[in-house]
Amino acid sequence: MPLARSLSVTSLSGLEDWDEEFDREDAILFEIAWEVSNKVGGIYTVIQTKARLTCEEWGENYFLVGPYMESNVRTQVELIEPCNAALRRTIDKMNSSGCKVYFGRWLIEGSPYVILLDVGFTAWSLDRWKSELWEKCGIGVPWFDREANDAVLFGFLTAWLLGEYAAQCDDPPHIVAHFHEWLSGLGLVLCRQRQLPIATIFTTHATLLGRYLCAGSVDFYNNLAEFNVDKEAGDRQIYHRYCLERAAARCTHVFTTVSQITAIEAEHLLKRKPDFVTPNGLNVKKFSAMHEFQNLHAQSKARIQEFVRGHFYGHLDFNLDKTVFLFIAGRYEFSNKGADIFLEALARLNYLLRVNHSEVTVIAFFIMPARTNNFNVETLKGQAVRKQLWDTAQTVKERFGKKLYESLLVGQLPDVSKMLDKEDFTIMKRAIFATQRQCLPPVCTHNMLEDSSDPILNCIRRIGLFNTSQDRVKVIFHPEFLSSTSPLLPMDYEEFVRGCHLGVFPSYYEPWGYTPAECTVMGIPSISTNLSGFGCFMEEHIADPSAYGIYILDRRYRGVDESCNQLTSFLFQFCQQSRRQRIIQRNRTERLSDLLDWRYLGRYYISARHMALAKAFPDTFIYEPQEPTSATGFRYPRPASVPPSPAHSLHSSPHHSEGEDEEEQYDEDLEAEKDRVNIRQPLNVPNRNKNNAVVLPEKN
Ligand code: G6P
Ligand code: 1S3
Repeated sequence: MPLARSLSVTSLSGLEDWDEEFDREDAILFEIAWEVSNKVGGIYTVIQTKARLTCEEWGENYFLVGPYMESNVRTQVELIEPCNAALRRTIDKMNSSGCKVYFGRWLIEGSPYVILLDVGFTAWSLDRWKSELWEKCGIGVPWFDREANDAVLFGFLTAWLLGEYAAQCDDPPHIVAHFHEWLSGLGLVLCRQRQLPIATIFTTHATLLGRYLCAGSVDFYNNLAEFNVDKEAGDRQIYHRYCLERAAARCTHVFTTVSQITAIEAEHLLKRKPDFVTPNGLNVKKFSAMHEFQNLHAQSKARIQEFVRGHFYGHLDFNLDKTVFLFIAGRYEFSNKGADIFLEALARLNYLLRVNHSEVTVIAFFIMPARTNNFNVETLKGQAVRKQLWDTAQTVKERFGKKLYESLLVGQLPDVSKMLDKEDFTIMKRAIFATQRQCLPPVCTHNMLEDSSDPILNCIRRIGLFNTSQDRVKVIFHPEFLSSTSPLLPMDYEEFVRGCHLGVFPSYYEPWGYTPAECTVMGIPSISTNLSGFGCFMEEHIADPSAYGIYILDRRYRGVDESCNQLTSFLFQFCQQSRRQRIIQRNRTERLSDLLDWRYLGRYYISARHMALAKAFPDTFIYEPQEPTSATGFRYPRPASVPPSPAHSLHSSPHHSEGEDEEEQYDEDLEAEKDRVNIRQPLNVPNRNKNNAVVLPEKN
């Protein structure tokens, strides 16, 4: 009988392997999400980055199930014939009964199989299925909620697919179906209501009510236990969605969520404590040369600087070499994602830099998609002017070079004062005149459809950060996701992040938060909060996070104004770092990437599947939870190069005297690299000394 042990929810200790008799041939994994090959938000990233590892584990027995969207399929999916006979029969049967089901390979790492369900094609069944949902589950879905209607269609189609597949198999395998988020949850509810022989897992990546409550002016975390959940959902007109979500969480064999903080939220709002926390990982790429990511930073930063040269034409009165690039990016939820306190902190930082006569300039980018009417003229003009100046410089350079060449040909050293003639000066003056500008560099790159009510723009108007010459902090709001084909800032998101100095994500509501995790694996420091899953995870597993460039803002035990002051002080401290200090800090940040790798974090998913199989098929599988001990939980030690004395430890960012050679820093860091904690090794519960400090294993 296959036997597995579990992890405790927060432990990063090792997971026992299944006994050898566990036969994967005999088990099938379906993973179902609305964001399979359909990018909406973070769940897409979870599934897409995890695919390679899950494919390695499950091979031909792994299937992703998502909605069919023609534009996505055209660019991301290769449609093929079903890969086995039972699946072919299942799909044929459904297609001959009025559905459109597609089979293919998703063209991402791991090339997983995808089954795509065309919900629009079966819309004719909506009323019938809604009646069934009401009769069997007592959940009524109003006609006007398009997203919920899609959830109903997707749910019924998924349950049909899974039930049909189980019926079509001659020798039924052990099926695990893993559903993500409320939009796919109805499929799970129907599997359970129809008593299909399927082990189910439901992962919530955020609760509906949590998101809605936080976006209002509610003291969410101090009142979690007090909310009258039905009333709150009803007041916000999401009662039916809430019922779908809660039903899935309650019916499933195994319930998981992405962080401890969301686990507590789910316990109060969905009334079930998650069985596991399954933290989100990333597909970490390792470079063969250790400092390759530093070179990439320099290359990408140069491209951002080019954009800035154009954007600030006529007002380039600051030193780009002493300019720090900050950014915030993500779903446009003004207060949930902390854009409100970021702006406020920028205003305070602007004041501090001015009164301290700092030479540093800060440019803060806001990359949050909003409704727009394309780029604005002034922004496009900036890049055109920059290009024109570049062309002018090239023309003059060529003319200069030609004269130089001719002079050398006749054996004379050139008379430098005559190398530029009147025409050259005319060309250059004309180009300089073109850089005159009657307005300030725009704070927004696009024409906003809701300009007068946009929260970021209104906040900028209130705090007066208008990109004037006196401002040490400049703001650029780019209300569209980045793309390498943009005429304005032709960079994809990854390149952009690499080129920045610090990601700032002071979220109030953030179940996990991929943005700071992505920064970390690229070696870019970030600010997150102790209300975000990522922030709490890092706080739990790193002894001194800020030494590694992981700044965690306290939004839990402090008021907004106090948090804002703390954020301002993080930013001000960061601006005072020298280039060399930033280089060392980036090296340290990048060292944490192993902690966020799916190769490591994927074990929680494995554990959840084992538990689900054992609950659904108790005669075949046994699941033995590992006894939690007081010492569970692994912690990265503080970096070897941080002085241990308390006086120094207050400043956990790296401190070295100015003027040292950069190369030395690399040496220092190579030394520290030897202490890199290899978390890929099976980790047992770490030993602790009598002061409860982790005792690292002996180095080989
Ligand atoms: C990387 C490059 C260095 C460059 C530095 C700039 O480390 O390898 O050549 O000087 O980035 O760092 P900064 O923090 O000033 O962008
Ligand atoms: C959610 O997406 P969001 O940005 O709406 O799921 C993500 C993936 O689990 C998570 O990282 C994020 O915090 C949630 O909020």
